[in-house]
Amino acid sequence: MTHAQGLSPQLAGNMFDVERIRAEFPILAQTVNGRPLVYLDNGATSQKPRRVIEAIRRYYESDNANVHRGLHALSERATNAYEGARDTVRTFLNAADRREIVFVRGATEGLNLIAQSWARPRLQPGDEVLITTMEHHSNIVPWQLVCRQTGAQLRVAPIHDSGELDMEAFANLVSERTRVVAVAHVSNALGTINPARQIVETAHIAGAIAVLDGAQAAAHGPVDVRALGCDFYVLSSHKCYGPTGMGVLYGRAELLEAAEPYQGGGDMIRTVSFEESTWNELPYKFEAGTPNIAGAIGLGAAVEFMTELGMDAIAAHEREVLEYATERLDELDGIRIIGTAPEKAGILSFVVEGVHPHDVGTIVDQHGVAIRAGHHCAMPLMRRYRVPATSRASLALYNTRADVDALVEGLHGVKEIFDR
Ligand code: 7TS
Repeated sequence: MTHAQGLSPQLAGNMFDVERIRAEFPILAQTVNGRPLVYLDNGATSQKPRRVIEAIRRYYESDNANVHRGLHALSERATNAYEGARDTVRTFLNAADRREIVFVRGATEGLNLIAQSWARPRLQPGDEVLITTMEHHSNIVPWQLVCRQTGAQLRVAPIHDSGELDMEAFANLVSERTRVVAVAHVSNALGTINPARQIVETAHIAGAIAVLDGAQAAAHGPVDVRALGCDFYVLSSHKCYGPTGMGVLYGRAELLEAAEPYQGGGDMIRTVSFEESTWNELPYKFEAGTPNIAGAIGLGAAVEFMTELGMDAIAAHEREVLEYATERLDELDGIRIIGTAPEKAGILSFVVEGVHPHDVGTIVDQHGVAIRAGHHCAMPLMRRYRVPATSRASLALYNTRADVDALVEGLHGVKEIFDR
């Protein structure tokens, strides 16, 4: 199959025409505070292309029914669409088997599931879980909870000032006591792309499992779980141009088979009696209750959208805009970029001297520019840099150099107000 097959008419013939791609996102064609909207908060959530919105609308207008149950036509269509999305995601992540793709509520639920279903029955006092300083709270707190439940210890690998993981210290912290290594593929607050393969190999040599938090990675470059060699990988649909309330947990079949169910309820069982119940096969063992059917269908459409554009092309485009943004911010006086690793995804965290990040966010919003300001659910990382918060511009495939120019204009506005 050639790459161009199956392209929507809007995308066919021009693989990375940003203006055409932007036209697929209805929300971008609006003004905010009298200025064209410039959306640079994609780390928090990305906008949705028309085809994702349409896929969800179509499902509710013509196919809505519960899945895996009815013998009627609508239920069959709903089941096919839901399971079709699983196949689409399997291909996207290059998982070996569709049974390894579990639909969850988001990256957060995926990480909690691993901690409770795989780790909790296995961890013992003396065991260790290793994370890093740059983790999102979603990849800290589930491990703290399971450590408290089991008596295991949480260990934290440090980072360099650039925002790179200190690989020497990391390797030294991995020992025969380490049972789980859980690391962000890409940091949400620094943009650092971690050396995931090396991290996985180091974990495996010690006999630990390797968990990758792909929440900030999956929409921004190719992810191949088999090439990475990881045991678990999680992502959030809403950061990948899909709907909220939806996510993916990839787990190697062998580990998922051995893990306990996460929640009990309908669909996850094979047989139930008051004395004992037995579990359904993978992945249904982990999908208790009526799932987010529309969410899966929307995610499937989003994954097809990204795949058609090409994950390498998306990564190259965002890299180009990031380089431009880094140069433009470097030109401004009194701005310090937090996170300067050589391998970075499209995330630009910064502090403006003498101005609280929330004021930066509010003032650039007056210029129609949406960024995030805060601790980015990474409070220990903020402490590491001795800042209470940062301002953060985070890129998606529809962002342009013009968006960066608008941000820079907004930052000039900040300086005008505060230099008075
Ligand atoms: N892991 C990372 C690295 C994240 O960036 C996030 C969300 C999560 C996990 C949790 O994802 P969820 O979809 O389950 O909430 N990060 C952000 C952010 O940077 N700004 O808002 C949410």
